[in-house]
This record gives sequence, C-alpha cells and structure tokens, in this order.
Amino acid sequence: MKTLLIVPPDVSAIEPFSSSPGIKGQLKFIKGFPLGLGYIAAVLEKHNIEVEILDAQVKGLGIEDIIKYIEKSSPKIIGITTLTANIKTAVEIARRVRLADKGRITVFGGPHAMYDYENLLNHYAVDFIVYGEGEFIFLNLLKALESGSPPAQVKGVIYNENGSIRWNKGEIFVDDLDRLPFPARGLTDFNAYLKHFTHNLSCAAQILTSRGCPYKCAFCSSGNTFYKWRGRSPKNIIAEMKDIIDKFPGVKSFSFMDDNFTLDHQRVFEICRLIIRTGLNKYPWDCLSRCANLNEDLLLLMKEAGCIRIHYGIESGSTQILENISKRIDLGEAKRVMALTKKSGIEAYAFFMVGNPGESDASIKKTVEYAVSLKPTYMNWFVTQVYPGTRLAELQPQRDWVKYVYEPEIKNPSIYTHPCVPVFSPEGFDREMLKREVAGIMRLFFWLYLPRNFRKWISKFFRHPLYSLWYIKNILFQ
Ligand code: B12
Ligand code: SF4
Repeated sequence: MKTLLIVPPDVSAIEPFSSSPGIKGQLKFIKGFPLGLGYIAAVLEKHNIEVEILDAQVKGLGIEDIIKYIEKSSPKIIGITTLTANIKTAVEIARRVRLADKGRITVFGGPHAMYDYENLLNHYAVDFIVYGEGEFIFLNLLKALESGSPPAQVKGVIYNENGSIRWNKGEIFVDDLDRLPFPARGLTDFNAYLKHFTHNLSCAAQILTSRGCPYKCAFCSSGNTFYKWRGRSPKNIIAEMKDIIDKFPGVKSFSFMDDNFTLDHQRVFEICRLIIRTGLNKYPWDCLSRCANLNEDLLLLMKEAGCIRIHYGIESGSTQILENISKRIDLGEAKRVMALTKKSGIEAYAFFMVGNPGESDASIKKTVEYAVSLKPTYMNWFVTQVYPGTRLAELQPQRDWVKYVYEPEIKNPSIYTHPCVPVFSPEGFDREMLKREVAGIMRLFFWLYLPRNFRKWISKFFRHPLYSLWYIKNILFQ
C-alpha cells in the first residue's frame, strides 16, 4: 500500500495569505528534519511498505505543487504531520485529495491532530487520526486497510463512522526506543536541512535520544500526553550518530532535540563517556534541559563530550507566574545552574515567556530584572500562545482551531507570535500589547548584550549573513 508522508507548508501557501507582503519572510522557521515522519517511514520500510516523505517546508512547495506530486506518485495512503501552525494547510491538502476522489485515504498525526480530532473528523476531510507515537499504530492501520479488516480493531486510531467518533484506545508510547530503526533520513534531501538549520551550530543533524516529559507545564502539550519519559541506550545513540556521519559527510554537529535531555543523569554520564571514547566529541552539540538539579561533574563531562550550549526554559522571574503555569523550577536553583553551566564553558541559553495566566506589569518587570541578574549567554522571549491539549487551552478554548488566523498579523507579521495560533490573553492585556512588551524587551537586551556578545555575533553574521540581517532588522524595528 504505497504511502506518502507529508510535512505541510506554512500558511503562506494558501490564498489570500500568500499575497500578503512579508508573511512568507516572517514565517522563516528553522526547518528541521521531521523526526516523527522519519521514524514512521523507517518502520514502514522495515515491513516492506513502499513509502515516501515530502517536506513541503524545506522544499518550498505550495498546495498545487503537492497535489501534482500526489497525482504523479499516486499513493493510496497520505499521512500528514500536524502542528497548530500548519493545520490550515494540512486540512487544505486533505480537502483537495478528497475532492479529486481517487479513493486515497488521509491520515493525520502529530501534536495538533491528536487533540483536535473531533473538529477535524467532523468538519474536515480527514479519514483517520493516529493518537500517540505513530510508528506501530500507523503500521497496524495500514495492515488492517490492506487486509480489509475493520479499522475499529486497530488500537490508537480515531475515525468518524456515520457521524459518530470511534476510538479504540490503546498504548500511545513506544516503550523500548532501542527497538526502533533509525529515522529514514535517506528518504529526504537531507543535506537541505543542514543548510536550513540556521542555528548556532553549523550543519547540525537532529537526533532524539529520549521521548516524553514527566512535568506538566500549562502551556505545553508534551508533558500532558507523553508524560512517560523513556531514554534510548547510549550504545544505540552513538550508533545513530555514526550512521549519520557515514551517510551524510556534510554533517558537522548534532542537536539533541529531546524535551529534557538531562533528566536521567546516569544516562547522560554514559552517553558522554561513550562519545568521548569513540572520538565523536569532535562534533559540537547542544541540547535542552530543565534549569535545575545539574552538577559540575556532569556539566564538565558534557563539555568534554562536545556540548557547546544548553537551552533552558525559565519562562518567568515571578514565582507566582511559575506556580500558575506549574513550571516547578526554583529561581535560586536556576541561577546556580546557569552560573555553573557558564563556568563549565558551555553557553547557557534562556527562554522566557510573556503573557501567562496572572501576568501583570509588575510580573513582567520582575522577569526582566531576573533575566538581567541571571546573565545567560543568550536569551529569547516569546508571547505565550495557546496550543490544543494544554491547560491554557482549557482556560481559553477555541471553537475551531483550523479557522483561527489573526488577520492584522497577516498584514503586519511579527516574529514573536504565529498568526495561526491564538495568544493567551491574561487580564488587562491583548495580543498587540503582549507583542509590544516582548519587542521592547528584546530590543533592551539586544543593546545590553551587544558589547558582551559582539565577537560571537560577528562570527555568526559571517556564517549566516541573510538570516542575521533579517533577525536584527526584526529585533530593532518591531
Ligand atoms: C524538534 C522540534 C522542532 C524543530 C523541528 C520540527 C520538525 N520539523 O520536526 C523546530 C526547531 C524547527 C521546531 C519549530 C517549531 N515548533 Co517545535 N518542536 C520540536 C520538538 C521539541 C520535537 C519534535 C520531535 O521531533 N518529536 C519527536 C517525534 C518522534 O515526535 P512527533 O514529531 O510528535 O511524531 C510522533 C507522533 O506525534 C506521531 N505523528 C506525528 N506526525 C504524524 C503523522 C502521521 C501520519 C502519523 C500516523 C503519526 C504522526 O508519530 C510520530 C512518531 O512517534 C517538539 C516537542 C516534542 N516533544 O515533540 C516541539 C513541538 C512540536 N513544536 C512546537 C511548536 C509550537 C513549534 C513552532 C510553531 C514554534 C514557533 N513558534 O516557532 C515551530 C514551527 C515549525 C514549523 N516549521 O512549522 C509544539 C507544537 C504544538 C502544536 N500543537 O503545534 C511542540 C509540540 C512543542 C510543545 N510541547 O509545545 N520544532
Ligand atoms: S515545557 Fe518542557 S518541562 Fe514543561 S511539560 Fe513541556 S517539555 Fe516538559
């Protein structure tokens, strides 16, 4: 059963958004290899199912290009990965596929479709939605469709049967991640991602060494669903790194994309020791971690193993806001970890948010003061947006996520918000006010950090001149 897996394009692929000045430039997201689809494709290949991946974002394809590709390739099954930011184009592809009426079946998966399943199945042209980690659920669905057995027997699949939503609930996790084949990077023009990944690292390959997160921050869907943390074995991770280097010599560094790379300290010690022992520490890498509970021994070993940067989600300098979003970090501890990270020779990157429940002028001021005293190597600030499956979405529900688009932003796009995703509006603030707050804070820190980071920024400028110019222009003039 020939299967095509698609990363849908951003909203600028749809009229009337494509004729809006600036929108395409503004939605210049870092384009990463779609690990989820890569894993699914690898499992299908292992079971001798013919599969292709079409990443419309990295290829810069519009809806018509995708439809033409589908006609030419003629898959029976079309699997689409969904983020809220791209749900509009995902639904448009499904609509066009159903309109053409060639008997193709459309399956959605990913962090948007999982939560918005009722709306998508009742009002849009989606045949099936996979709830959870899709590798084996999707495989089982394909097998059922192939053999003509009823989809009701497949656990983890949701569909609409004559107006009723059917869901045979099942296990949503892949328990033993070492069982999975490595993502099918070869099914894409993988080198294109190395150019696109405009990160601090040059030519970085993204790897996932663990899945899940035991925390439950109010703005994030990861911890709510994938609450069971599972780590791959160090041996398995090293084997993937070697496999990537063998197959794609253009790779010069790695990005560990796990929600929380350092959750299991013992595992990180072992990964780092193995990286050093195999000589892979000549490849720099970065990761994400909670800003808590890291010690000097671990950080020094991470540094020796090639870690150049750790991203920390701090979110707020107000303990009340942290409590409101269930962040469960201690600001004093965060300061200790931040200082220790820098002392170990690793860059410490902090993320902050503006607009969480209970936010006020006073809490924003507190967060700015805290950020100044924290002295991270770099930082980035975001306006809080509401995603399905989160506690914020319960506080500010949407009637139809697919229809949501903030029209003023289409005409005048911002880098601090995505136009297709609603903003959480705490009492006393609206979207435009929050955007102005974040823009002001980013400008403040740009000037404050200019002397300290001048040399680093110049070097980044020469590596990514166009991206740097675009970024600076946005920071200074938004
Ligand atoms: C790596 C990452 C990125 C990377 C790369 C994205 C990519 N192309 O893979 C970068 C940095 C580019 C990125 C950017 C953004 N990201 Co991001 N990102 C992640 C992160 C940390 C890991 C994604 C991943 O690889 N997961 C591992 C794989 C195995 O899981 P998966 O992709 O979910 O796929 C599995 C299942 O969902 C399912 N599945 C998925 N698709 C499909 C399709 C079919 C047909 C089937 C059957 C199953 C299926 O099966 C897969 C295998 O098990 C996640 C958090 C997370 N833990 O997932 C956030 C996350 C996906 N990102 C998020 C967001 C908001 C964004 C941005 C919009 C942020 C922004 N404001 O700029 C942008 C949008 C980018 C874009 N171009 O559209 C949110 C999405 C929430 C939502 N409802 O949309 C997440 C969930 C973070 C969070 N918890 O809030 N991101
Ligand atoms: S924000 Fe990070 S720590 Fe919080 S639930 Fe999401 S992944 Fe976990």
